[in-house]
Amino acid sequence: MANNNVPLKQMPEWKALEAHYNKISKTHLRELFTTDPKRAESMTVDELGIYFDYSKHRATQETIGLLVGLAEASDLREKIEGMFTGEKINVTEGRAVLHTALRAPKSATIVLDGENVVPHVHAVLEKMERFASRVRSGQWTGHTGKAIKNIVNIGIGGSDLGPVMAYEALKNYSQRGLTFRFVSNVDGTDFAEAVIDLEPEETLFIVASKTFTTQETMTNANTARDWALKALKDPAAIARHFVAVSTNAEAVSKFGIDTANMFGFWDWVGGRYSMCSAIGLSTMIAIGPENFRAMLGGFHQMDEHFRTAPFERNLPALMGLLGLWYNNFFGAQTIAVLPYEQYLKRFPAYLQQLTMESNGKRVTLDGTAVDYQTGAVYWGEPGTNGQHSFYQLIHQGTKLIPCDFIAFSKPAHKLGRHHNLLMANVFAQAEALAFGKTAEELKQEGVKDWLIPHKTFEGNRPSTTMLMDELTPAALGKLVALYEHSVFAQGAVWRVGPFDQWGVELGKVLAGRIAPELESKTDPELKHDVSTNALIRRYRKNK
Ligand code: G6Q
Repeated sequence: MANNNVPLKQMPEWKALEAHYNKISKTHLRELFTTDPKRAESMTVDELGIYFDYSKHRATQETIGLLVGLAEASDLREKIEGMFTGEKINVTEGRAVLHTALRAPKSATIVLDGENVVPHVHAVLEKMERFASRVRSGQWTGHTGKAIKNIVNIGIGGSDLGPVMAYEALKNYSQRGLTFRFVSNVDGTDFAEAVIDLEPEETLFIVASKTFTTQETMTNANTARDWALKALKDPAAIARHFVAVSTNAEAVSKFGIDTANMFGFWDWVGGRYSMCSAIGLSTMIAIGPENFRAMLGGFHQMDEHFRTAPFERNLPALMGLLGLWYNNFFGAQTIAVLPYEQYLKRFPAYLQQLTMESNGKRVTLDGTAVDYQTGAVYWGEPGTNGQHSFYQLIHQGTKLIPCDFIAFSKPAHKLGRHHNLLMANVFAQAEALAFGKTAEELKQEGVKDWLIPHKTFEGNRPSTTMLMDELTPAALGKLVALYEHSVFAQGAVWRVGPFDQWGVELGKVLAGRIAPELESKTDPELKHDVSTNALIRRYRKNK
């Protein structure tokens, strides 16, 4: 059992890592590979179709052992059980955290407040399937009897990023006759551009909002209703062109959406953990119920792996702990996520919310300010584009940026040499980052002395390479769940609560205060700081 009375940095396991860091922090990856020729085997985990190569990390077996020791002493195992069994681990909101129940098989039993939630999950999934099938087959028609051709998801944050990412990732599995658009920003341009070429008669809006009160989403939903009614005239048309995904039936019906066309979920599903819930309705319409089930299957496999595999071979635990190793001991501020798969172009953006909203916390669960770093900044772009842009800084800059390379053996599109070249690049980048290029090597190549410092690559830049077979719905599920649980593993050690987001809530309140001041017909009395007052006045004058 962990002793939470002992501050994290005073724990013997933390101190052991500090001492170990002092011992190996200067060791070059070249040396680690020379002294341990079996590294590629011993520091690779091949599980669930993911070849997870972490050998190019500035770590040894001893490091992993010490990190696992820290996880154990932090009660990671017990905390995982707590999450899976519906303990109210989201303490500041008094909620359980059960996104894993969203992908549990029908036969599973997960009891919350005396009730098995699994039948509820499957009832919604079945309702989604019936609806998705009707839209896909053209049976669900719009108000004028025309089949739906366009689906516009209106939502923001957790009600947008998952659906966008999954649609883009699985586009190759989508019904190509349907057009999908995603509107999130309160900037009117987002809505205007999304519908610019769409026919209202053939367009279905999914208003996705857990609370059904979010300013951006409700503004866009109201604009969508006006846009649809302008063409369709009859308010009865709303029932054919709008469905809702929400936990708030009252607000949904107030908006004018028939609650028969509402797909529910529960307060134990956090926004950024909701892509397997009804929030995934657009994904299901795009790829079909069968593929959606396959994606859930992938998620579930990773859930079970996280719950049962020993930490030394546990993918999310390893990913989370290695991230923590750089964050807390090497002082690294960021992690770059670099998918060598164009379909994953929105994956880094999705991960930004997942990781940064979850672990971007400065106090522990009991409200004590931390005296160590928590969540890292996640960012990235698909390969090879990043190579011609920011990789320079990763290779030769002054900052340490651990990288996650994600690649697939089989291409989505077999086109000449493309895939071989793509894969050559991802392997080459990880190799170059780790081993660099020495002055000696440059000299032997005949590089002039004065150019040598510029052309020298220090190397010793760490990375994980995740090699999977093919980007299928199941593979996507595994990948997302891998990151979800790595965030959990880190949060458990840092003692923070990854499932609330008070920083987001503040923004919602503040904008609500200023909007009436911008819209007021008479000069409002402004009580902000002088800078904000001046900005508001200037905007009022010039708008
Ligand atoms: C996610 C956050 C946040 C949320 C949005 C949208 O974990 O809670 O990003 O998803 O603010 O909220 P609604 O779904 O309630 O509109």
